[in-house]
Amino acid sequence: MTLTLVGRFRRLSRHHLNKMNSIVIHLTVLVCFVVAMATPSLGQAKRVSNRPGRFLSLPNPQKCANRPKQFSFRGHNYFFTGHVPQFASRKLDWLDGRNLCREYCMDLVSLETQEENNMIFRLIQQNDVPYIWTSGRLCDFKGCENRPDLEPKNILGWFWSANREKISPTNQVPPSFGYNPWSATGHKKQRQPDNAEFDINGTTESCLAILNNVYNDGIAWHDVACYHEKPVVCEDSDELLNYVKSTNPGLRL
Ligand SMILES: [Ca+2]
Repeated sequence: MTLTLVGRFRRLSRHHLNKMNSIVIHLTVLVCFVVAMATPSLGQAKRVSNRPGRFLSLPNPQKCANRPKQFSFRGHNYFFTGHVPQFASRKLDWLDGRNLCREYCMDLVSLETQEENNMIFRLIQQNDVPYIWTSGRLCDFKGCENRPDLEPKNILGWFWSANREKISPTNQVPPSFGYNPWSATGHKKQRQPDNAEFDINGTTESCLAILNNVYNDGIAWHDVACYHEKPVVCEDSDELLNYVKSTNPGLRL
């Protein structure tokens, strides 16, 4: 694994780092971040697919500058793949979804407030979208061990991977919400998250999807195994936009 990462880093270095030391520093920081954030997905990939080591994608400055801006909220732009002609029929697993967004300096949508959640629920309702991925992720990978603050995992172990913010305890109404966005039911007729697929085939439900009435439960949050393929909503990533801005002076984002 280490060798693979080093090899990847060297390839990245040759490809991206012919210019200035400052860029090297930026990229080193970003690659460390990429490796750190790729860890969960690597574990996931090993379990559920035969694909070799998978990594988070780096942003593409031209794509970032020309990213689809379908709607905006509090300074962030968003797009839904179903409404972008070239992606309209695409369904992606959770990591591929993140990577599609990340090439555009975006990431899967994070829903920290009821207002933002309502906006995405409306999009799903008005367009009859069956489901989407969010950036929500269970901290159940390397680096999440020995963290009493994340236990029990099904209640305290969830976070938004786009910005690494914690998700409120799953059994409570989040502070800015008037209701609990997690579904009250699912495959096992239990409150979400229920990790139901683990009982079926041993795959953990580590990713947060919004499902549209799949369990006759309206539009609601569900823990779902990350290999399932869904359309995605991408949201501006401050981190990636700032990175591309600082390494591409004059680029209009
Ligand atoms: Ca579930």
